Amino acid sequence: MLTDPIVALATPPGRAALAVVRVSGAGAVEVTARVVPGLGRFPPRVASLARFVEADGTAIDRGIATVFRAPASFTGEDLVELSCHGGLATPTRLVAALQSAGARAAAPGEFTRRAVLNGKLGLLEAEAMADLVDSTAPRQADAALDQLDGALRRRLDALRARVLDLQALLTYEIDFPDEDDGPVPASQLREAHAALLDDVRRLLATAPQGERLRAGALVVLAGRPNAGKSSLFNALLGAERALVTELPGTTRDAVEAGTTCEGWPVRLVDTAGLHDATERLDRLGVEVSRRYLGAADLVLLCVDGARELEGEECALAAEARTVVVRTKHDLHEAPAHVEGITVSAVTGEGLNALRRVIATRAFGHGSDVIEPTLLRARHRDALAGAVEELASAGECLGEQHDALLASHHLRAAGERLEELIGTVATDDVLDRVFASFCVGK
Ligand SMILES: Nc1nc2c(ncn2[C@@H]2O[C@H](COP(=O)(O)OP(=O)(O)OP(=O)(O)O)[C@@H](O)[C@H]2O)c(=O)[nH]1
Ligand SMILES: [Mg+2]
Repeated sequence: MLTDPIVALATPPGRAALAVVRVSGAGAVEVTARVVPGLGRFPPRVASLARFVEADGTAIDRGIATVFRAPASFTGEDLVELSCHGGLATPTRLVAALQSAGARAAAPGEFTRRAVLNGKLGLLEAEAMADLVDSTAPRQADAALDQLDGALRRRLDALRARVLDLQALLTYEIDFPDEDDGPVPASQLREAHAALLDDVRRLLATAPQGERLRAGALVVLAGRPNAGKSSLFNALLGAERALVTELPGTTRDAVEAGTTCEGWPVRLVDTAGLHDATERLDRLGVEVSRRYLGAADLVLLCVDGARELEGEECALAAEARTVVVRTKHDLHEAPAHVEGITVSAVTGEGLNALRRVIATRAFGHGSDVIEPTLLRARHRDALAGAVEELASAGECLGEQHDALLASHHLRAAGERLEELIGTVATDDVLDRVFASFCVGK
């Protein structure tokens, strides 16, 4: 493991009141002291006002320096945190001076990787930190914080302990194969195994919802030309993103924008109206619409007023993931006694109700989801592996009782769980986790 001093800007570059630069590694304090005179004498964990200078003494800035001595730091190494004025020039100059003083520019995620390797942070918590930073919607942040607090790890630790318990019970049978009655009857063993498999499967079943929470639900506005899709798209976003005209066929390409509904993350897509296009460009537009429809988590089928559904609309409306939206309600005097949610892009009527429907339909029943949820493909793959091994173990506990083979599968299931928790993280796993981190994290 590398322990050389690394440096990076921890805040995004650009105009801001403050910027934070971090230096971590063996000799971090000595290296930084070349830029921050007197740093070696600063008391640890105390914010001290300091001057930042280049090698020839040229002033860079005045700011706050805080020294964290190993192992009581984020990375577990000696770490210095410098707050300077924000913007482009000053932080860049400070980082350059620290590099000249002997620190290497950090690789993406290198600070967090060192924290994990030094046992300061679990792998699941490191992933959660990345998710928290990437969150654009409050519910995403809730789930990330939950994982950072260890909810998923505690659940996995408990499952892992139950696998070990089962293994222990089997050991007796393996060691004394001729005894008729072990410490527990075979039926009890099978029951414990079945309950465990059930619980692991239940956790695995949260994966689609969790991954949707991380990525945002794909919500596609579809319908006939001129149905009011683009107007509704703009109204939901609160911004004039898509062109609107009275001419049918205004939208030809799909337009995607991120937004939130009741705090849940949504990728909203406006599409070209569905019709039998004859012109080449129109046809291409309709093809794009169909591709998005194929991938949609939720379809908002826009229908002008109380008009009867026809042809393709009927088929779409019959799908479980479709919500019928009756548009332009301000133009239709009589209340429409028809299926669907009535909205008006002009008056804003019905928009909040529609947002609520999007949230519940795309993410299930609100608060249920914040139970520990599998948020990543890595979690899903590892847990699916554990389910497979547990199922195999179950077969060995049935009619053709084979305690030795069952124990082998249980051990493999336990290893999948450990891999997920990160107890035995290999370089491959670490590379995969930290590939998506940004520099300075
Ligand atoms: N009064 C009123 N007019 C609306 C409303 N929504 C849309 N319109 C009008 O209906 C016409 C078509 O609206 P668009 O939003 O462009 O419809 P579209 O479904 O995106 O149409 P295409 O992109 O051509 O498929 C425009 O003249 C809009 O001003 C509404 O809620 N109230
Ligand atoms: Mg349009």
